[in-house]
Amino acid sequence: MPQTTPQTTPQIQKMRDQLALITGATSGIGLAIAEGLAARGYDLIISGRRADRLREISTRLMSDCKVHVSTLAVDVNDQKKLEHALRDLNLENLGVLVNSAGLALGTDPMHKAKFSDWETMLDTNVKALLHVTHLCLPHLLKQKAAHIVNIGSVAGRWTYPGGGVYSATKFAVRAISDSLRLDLIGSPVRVTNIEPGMVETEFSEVRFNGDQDKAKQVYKGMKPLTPQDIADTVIWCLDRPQHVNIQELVIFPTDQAGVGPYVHRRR
Ligand code: NDP
Ligand code: 8X3
Repeated sequence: MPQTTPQTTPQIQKMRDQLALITGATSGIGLAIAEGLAARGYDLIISGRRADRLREISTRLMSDCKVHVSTLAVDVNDQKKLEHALRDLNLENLGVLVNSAGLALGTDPMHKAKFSDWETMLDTNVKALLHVTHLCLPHLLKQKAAHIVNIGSVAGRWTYPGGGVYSATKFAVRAISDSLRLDLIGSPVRVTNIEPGMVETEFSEVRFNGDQDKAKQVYKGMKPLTPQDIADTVIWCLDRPQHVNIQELVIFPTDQAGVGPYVHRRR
């Protein structure tokens, strides 16, 4: 078979000069997006709390993809530290922001859930997403073309028992995405809200406080989405020409028809 060189559209070529900041890049969906963007030539800022993982990922991507990768080891809920850390980075070419940092905690009904878990979800999934976005917007607005991609969820469209406050945070992500799009009309910044169903990552392990057996049960007998599935979709959205904005996308595994019990299991 003759080797073929992949065709590169002018849009893709242009975006390659840009820098992408990805929160939640130490694991799961954010990590797959970081890998996908590095493979396409984007320089990156990758963020998360686990500094050791960030170091390993940046070393690997710089070596494999010949791009520059800076690390931002910070808890996105630490407002002062986040502001200082971002101020120390060169954001002059920041053209892509992917807000993937987020979590669910527990599946207890609302009358039994821990209030502190609600606070953590609201702080991380909503307030921190807003804070990162607010800090990045002045830089994004200076570009010829820029893009904010929020990782929402199907839980941002439909609630399910035990998913109450997690759902509320993702409904907020949807509202924030819609509002940004309205306020930024006429600017170079596109806004996309990606709303996945079940993706096998560390998400369920975090949700069940490190209980790996319980986390595995979530995906038992069904085929969940992979982080790569979501990364491919995000990259497809970024690669659309600048006059095309994919506003939102709901992506379920074929084995999941809705939130809650609507999952087909083979055993
Ligand atoms: P993972 O647990 O694998 O990844 C979560 C990422 O968020 C990690 O990189 C983690 O980094 C980061 N993060 C969490 N809290 C903080 C914090 N306080 N400060 C900084 N970084 C933080 O889960 P996913 O990849 O699945 O989740 C990514 C996003 O996708 C989330 O917003 C989630 O709600 C959403 N989502 C997930 C679905 C799924 O089924 N998996 C489906 C739909 C949406 P670190 O621990 O190093 O700080
Ligand atoms: C997570 C997707 O279906 O587990 O955002 O709530 S689901």
